[in-house]
Parts: sequence; C-alpha cells; structure tokens
Amino acid sequence: LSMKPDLLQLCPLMPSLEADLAERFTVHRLHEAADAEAFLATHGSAIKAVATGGHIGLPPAVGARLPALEIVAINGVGYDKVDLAEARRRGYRVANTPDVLTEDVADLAIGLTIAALRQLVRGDGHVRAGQWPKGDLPLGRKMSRKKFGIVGLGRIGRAIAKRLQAFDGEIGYASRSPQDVPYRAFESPAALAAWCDVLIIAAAASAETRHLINGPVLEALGPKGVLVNVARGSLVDEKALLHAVQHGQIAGAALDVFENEPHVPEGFHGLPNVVLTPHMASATHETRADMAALVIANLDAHFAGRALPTPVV
Ligand code: 8YV
Repeated sequence: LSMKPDLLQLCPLMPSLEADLAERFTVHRLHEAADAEAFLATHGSAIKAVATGGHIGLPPAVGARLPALEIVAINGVGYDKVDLAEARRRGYRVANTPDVLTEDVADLAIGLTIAALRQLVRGDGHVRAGQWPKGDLPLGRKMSRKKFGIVGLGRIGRAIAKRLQAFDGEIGYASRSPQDVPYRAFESPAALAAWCDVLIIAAAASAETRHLINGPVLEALGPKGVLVNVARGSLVDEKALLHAVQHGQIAGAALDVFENEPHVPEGFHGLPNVVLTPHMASATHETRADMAALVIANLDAHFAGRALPTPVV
C-alpha cells in the first residue's frame, strides 16, 4: 500500500517539478484525463493536494469534487482563480510563489514596452519577409524620457518602476493606497492614463479590478499612448481595447495576458500596432526552477505539519 498522499495536477508543469511531485505523491493528472467527470468521480475523494498554475487556479466545479482537500499549491503569484473565501470556509490551505518571479515579470514589461514603441516584432517580420530591400518601416516612438504610468504598485509594479528610472522620464502610478515612493500618485487609472504616454498594468486581478482599464481609460490614454499588460487579462476590457487599437484611439498595445487564455480575439492578429505574447512573463529556466522549488517547499511544509513558506490562506 502506497503511503503517498494523492495529488491532483491541473496543468502541465515543468518536468523536474513533475518528477519532484511524483516522488512525494500519487499524482493524478486531470488535464490528461479523457473524461474529467469520470476521472474526478474515481479519484476526487482521495485528493489531499492540488498543484496548479496561476492562470488556472482551482475551478469551483473541480474544488467541489475534492472533499478531502488540504492544500492548493499554485505555481504562480496570482491567486485570482482560487476562491479564498471557499478555502477558508472549507479549511484548506492555499500557497503561491511570490517574489521569485518579480524580476522576470518586470523585465518583460520593459521588453514589451520597447517592443511596442520601437516596433521590434514588426521589424523582425519585415526582415524575415524580405521586405527590407523594398523600403523602410514607418517610424516608431521613443522610449527614453517618456511619462510612464503604472497601475498597481505592489512588488511587481515597484520592480517595473525601478527599471523605468533608467529611461530618464517621469513615473506615475495609481494604486489602492498612497505609497511611500518618489513617484507621482494619481487618484485613478483614468487620471494616470490622461497624464502618461505608456500605461503599464501590474495590479492583482480581483472582482474589484475587473475591467479597471475600460473604454474611457483608453480614451484618456489617447492616440499617442501605449498600453502594456503583464498582469491579468481580466483587468482590461478586451473588446474596448481591440476597438481602441483598431481605430487609433491609442497608438498600440503589448499584451502578455488575455481575458480568455489561450484564446486571443482574432481581431488582434492582423494589427501591426500590437505585440502579443503567450503569458510568458515568468517563463525562464531560472525563475520556473525557483517557482517549482517554492511549490515543493509549501507542499512539504504542509505534509510535515510546519508553517507554509508562502501562504495565501
Ligand atoms: C504563470 C502567473 O504563467 O504567477 C502568475 O500568476 O500567471 C505566471 O507566473 C503561471 O502561473 C504558470 O503556472
């Protein structure tokens, strides 16, 4: 008889993490099951732990099938897709992987901003398609000395601001509460958007921040403004954004996250003024190894009866 507790895995994880999980748990992979309903009917009642991605969390319909659940270990910092009230009510723990991915997400925010302003992706396509001998690209926009607005000044927002300081511009922010920082505070995303050239989204997703960036905010950002999102798709009204980039209401956008991932509205595909990446802000060898180590550390701590290193609940 195996003494390993049963763990439900909800999405592919990197091979070394899957191996570490298999050493400790009897792992059941829901994402590989042909019939999820039947799979949960067979294994659900034994499951004590869940390993999942930040972008997947724990769907309520799955959580409801796991009566013995003790801990949800998220391989990511965002816990917007896990119902924390339900976790408290049912008495299971939730852990995430903060801090270790902050630098990567901030780095990608800078990369996306430069990519959007300087048309990096379009330029690459131009060369590959053999267009260079036929003419130059239209001009891009300057990055240095711009006004940068950051929505959400938590760990990631601050790391973005720190990097932006090298560009000799001005930095403003909008956040839930005023912060002790040398950046200009704005009372709302709309006020920030009206002031800045580049609006970077780094806030946590929640019911309160859903569609925080809506039509009026994009209108305030204006025809020279660029939107960058490395947070969650739900923070932006994607229909309003598509309309804005299609009609020149804003200059462009660089998006790593979308409302209905991995589905990206087709309207975006043909637009030269948008840069689209597949939710890859934390996707480096180094950071994914650090995240994996934290997932394991939280699970180990729980099953050893110790305090979790990075608990959410
Ligand atoms: C990951 C994320 O892409 O940290 C988060 O909240 O969304 C990302 O780091 C995802 O969680 C990987 O599983």
